[in-house]
Amino acid sequence: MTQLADRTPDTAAPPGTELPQSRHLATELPGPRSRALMARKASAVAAGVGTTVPVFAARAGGGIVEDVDGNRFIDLGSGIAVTTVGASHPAVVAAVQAQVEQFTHTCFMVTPYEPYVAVAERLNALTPGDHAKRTALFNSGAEAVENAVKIARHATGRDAVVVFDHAYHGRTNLTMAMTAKAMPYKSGFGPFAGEVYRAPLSYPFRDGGLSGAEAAARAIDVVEKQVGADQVACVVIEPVQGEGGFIEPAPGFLPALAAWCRENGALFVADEVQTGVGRTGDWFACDHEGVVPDLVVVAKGVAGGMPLSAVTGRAELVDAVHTGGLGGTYGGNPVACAAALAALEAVERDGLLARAREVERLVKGRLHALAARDPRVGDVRGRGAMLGVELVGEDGLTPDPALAAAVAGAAKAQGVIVLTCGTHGNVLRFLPPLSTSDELLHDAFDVLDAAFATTTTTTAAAR
Ligand code: PLZ
Repeated sequence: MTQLADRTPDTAAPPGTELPQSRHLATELPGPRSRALMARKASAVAAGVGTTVPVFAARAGGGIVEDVDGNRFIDLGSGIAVTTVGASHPAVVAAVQAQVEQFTHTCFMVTPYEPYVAVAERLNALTPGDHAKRTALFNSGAEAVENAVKIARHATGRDAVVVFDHAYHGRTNLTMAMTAKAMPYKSGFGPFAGEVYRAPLSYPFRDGGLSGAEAAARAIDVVEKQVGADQVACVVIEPVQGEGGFIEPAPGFLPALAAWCRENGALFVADEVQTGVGRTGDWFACDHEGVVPDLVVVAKGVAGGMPLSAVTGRAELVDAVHTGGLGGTYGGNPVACAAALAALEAVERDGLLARAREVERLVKGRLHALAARDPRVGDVRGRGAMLGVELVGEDGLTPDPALAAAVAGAAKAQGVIVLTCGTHGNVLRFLPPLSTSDELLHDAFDVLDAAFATTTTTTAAAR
């Protein structure tokens, strides 16, 4: 039987102590406490739930994650783009504590509470466009994507959902259908929801230099021929693709798709789950080209690490749904809403949009320098604090996932958390919390430079 004491990790420093903002390796990795917890995980937790870095977290904040053995990692992942304001922002912590003392839950559909309404008001104001908007809150990104599709189908009376190559929208049945990549997300989990159609994306590194307008015309042609313009309820797109490889479409692609939607009575739905709330240096990635979606899906960074998601959109479309048609027991939980209000305020007060742009300048400087001396770095891309490099073989194009895994592994071994992504698994992505100092970023990219210099492993096909 597990003893109660086992549940409180014995950290190197007592809780509440300022977490040092420096990389530090106190033990071999993983250390003894993490190894013991990993063994418990293996015998208690579903094997399907994987682990990227095999150490157990004890504390996190600023730009650092500290494990139960006292090792401190520079966090270039933000828990997959969630802790944009930091993993323990003081204002978020205080807001959560204050709300928890009042009540943890009543269910907004039973007895509503003010923080939910306040989050809706904030998102209505912050999302692109100054038209009248309404918001509904949910728990996860996938749940919000599902609800965006429900609203789009209800508002249009149509069925078809258009998504793109390399898309990621979640792991529920409908969002698995919308996600492109089979392994690990879909294999063995079908049959999937119907009426989901996939169109080609704008992928400047791999589509032979198609302009945004040309790539949009190519996608629209597929939709018109294979789906039918008058069947489309919505076009759902990540304005910068996340899991699919940090792919920024060519300028003009998103505006052309949005215009086509307007002309054809389909809704343009921006999945800003990964890109939203300051991550790309604007409040929303759609702001970059002035694209105004009909519905915006928000999650991850919105609540400082608490689970919360939202669909925000044109009032007349969202309100087309009958009363009782949207909801869920926990959607817009009061503690998560309190955290969101504090996190959204922190983005403004801490100047985090500007900080994301500074991070872009610093990190892109480092990545372009790396690419100039290492031809295996085929492409440097992304915006704000959502940046990536695509790694390729000698021909400059063949994906090299083994190199990405080896470099990420070497960085982790030196105390830098680096995530990979991409349909081919050959993209290293960098998503630091915006509370990370320049000093930590430089230290992390020094480690990465060394990892590239010492890694010779490549995928056979890329040789
Ligand atoms: N839409 C654009 O990036 C989540 C997934 C990690 P949930 N991305 C991280 C994993 O392996 O499960 C994501 C996203 C975009 C939707 C989602 C789904 O958000 O909160 O994970 O459901």
